[in-house]
Amino acid sequence: MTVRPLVAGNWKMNGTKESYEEFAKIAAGYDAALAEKIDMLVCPPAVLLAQFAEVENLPVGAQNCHAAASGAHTGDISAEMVANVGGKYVIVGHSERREGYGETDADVAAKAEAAWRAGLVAIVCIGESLEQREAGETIAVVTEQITKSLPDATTSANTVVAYEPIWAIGTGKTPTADDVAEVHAALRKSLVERFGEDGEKIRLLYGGSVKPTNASELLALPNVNGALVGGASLKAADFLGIAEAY
Ligand code: G2H
Repeated sequence: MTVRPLVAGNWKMNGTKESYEEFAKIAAGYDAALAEKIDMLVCPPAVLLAQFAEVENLPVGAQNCHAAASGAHTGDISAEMVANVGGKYVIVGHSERREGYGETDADVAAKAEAAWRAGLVAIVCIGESLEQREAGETIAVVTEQITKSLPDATTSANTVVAYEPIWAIGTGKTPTADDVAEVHAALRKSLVERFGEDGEKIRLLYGGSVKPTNASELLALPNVNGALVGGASLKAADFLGIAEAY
């Protein structure tokens, strides 16, 4: 089954309106030849979404949303607001939100449904901690997360899954290729068991210290359909270097 890859940038809490220049370089590099092979996406801080969304050839997304459409939720943004300014995707359940804000699998599932309600694609993140990996619990942990974080109405059109081992995020450490392949195989099995043939098509991204130097190996692995890139997505040359691994 051929699955069109997605290389997505997560800028986290980095960037100002002047960063538009770097974003525009990424958009310029995402030329017809690259666009024929892969989808690309940048998720900047929410305050930059509207500005960046004006560039037509490179979709943008948010890094989080509230489950409600509107209301008394100081400091939050809804999926509808993301869509309203031109966003196409929203990351939900990133480990930095699960850890920093106590988001549960149920919260993540509710946010994915909010994303769909607004017409966005949800990028649902899962991943184990170092303690869980060392205890040999990785497959059990990520299988439980993917089961509980994906609502029943998940499809390959409305959802992307990102596997990001927490200990590999921003640390420069990456799991071995065999480890990534093993986890992605288990995730694929779980998706197919639950969603049938469409489960084969749900994009499974790897995230955690992806760089131009390790992208070729990671992106060539079976069941790895792209990458969620943090630090290396901030510079056009690095981010495009990863995309060009395809
Ligand atoms: C994992 C990843 C992007 P980095 O959080 O989601 O960040 O590539 O900096 O490890």
